Amino acid sequence: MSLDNLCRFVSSGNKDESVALTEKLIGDGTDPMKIISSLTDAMGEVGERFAKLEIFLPEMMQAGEAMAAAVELCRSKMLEGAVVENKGKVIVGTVKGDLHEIGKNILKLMLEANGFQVKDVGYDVDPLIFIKTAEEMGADFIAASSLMSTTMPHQKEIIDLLKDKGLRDKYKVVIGGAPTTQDWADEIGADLYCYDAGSAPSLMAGLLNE
Ligand code: B12
Repeated sequence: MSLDNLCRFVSSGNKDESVALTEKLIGDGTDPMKIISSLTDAMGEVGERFAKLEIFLPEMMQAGEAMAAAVELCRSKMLEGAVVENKGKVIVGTVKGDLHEIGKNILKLMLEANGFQVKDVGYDVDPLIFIKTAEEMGADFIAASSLMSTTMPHQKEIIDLLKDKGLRDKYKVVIGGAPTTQDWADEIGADLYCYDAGSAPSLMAGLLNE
């Protein structure tokens, strides 16, 4: 039994087998980060098969559910004994019109495991809610995830609204999600782009210490 098998179970939407094998892999000492990274690649392939019409929405949904269940187990393991520090306060959410939350949840996990305080505003989140919640929390960062080319403009909307309200310098805006790029981050004036959630904690800590 291996990570390859787990990727196959998740890709085919087999949640029960995915959960059982994730538990076994974690029990055998496999690094939960390695599990998440392999499953992220597997989901990319699921997306490609969806785009090629080899699978349809129900199958993509089942794969998403199997991945979410596996990530939840990794989460419990990774947060075991995690120390609450205050490396920074972060609002995380997925932008308006976008229901993809797995990547955002992994980002939250990485940040919590690395001593950040995180407030998760969920998915399909209006730009104003990101800002209102950041104000309430006294956040350092607003981290916005987008998984679709059609919803990426809402990352820009958060930044534009911050400017309109005279709050742009108060928060570091971090963006990510599969279709986003450094070029997009530069174009919209984001403070940071991260290709993956694993790199976010150190890059964000670096930004605060600048
Ligand atoms: C699973 C999935 C779904 C699930 C989501 C379940 C859930 N609870 O999240 C469901 C079935 C609901 C779904 C629905 C749809 N989906 Co979909 N989905 C996917 C799929 C296969 C995987 C996404 C995923 O979870 N990946 C795994 C995670 C871990 O990766 P990730 O999100 O990229 O996150 C990593 C990094 O990017 C980073 N990260 C992510 N966000 C952030 C944010 C910050 C700040 C930082 C620092 C880092 C960071 O950290 C993560 C770990 O490293 C993708 C394919 C793909 N290539 O992404 C398509 C995909 C995103 N979906 C797509 C589409 C078209 C749809 C639908 C429109 C389909 C339909 N006909 O209804 C709907 C849209 C619903 C909506 N309004 O949002 C397209 C989008 C195309 C586009 N326009 O850009 C994709 C690319 C598939 C494809 N190739 O066509 N989907």
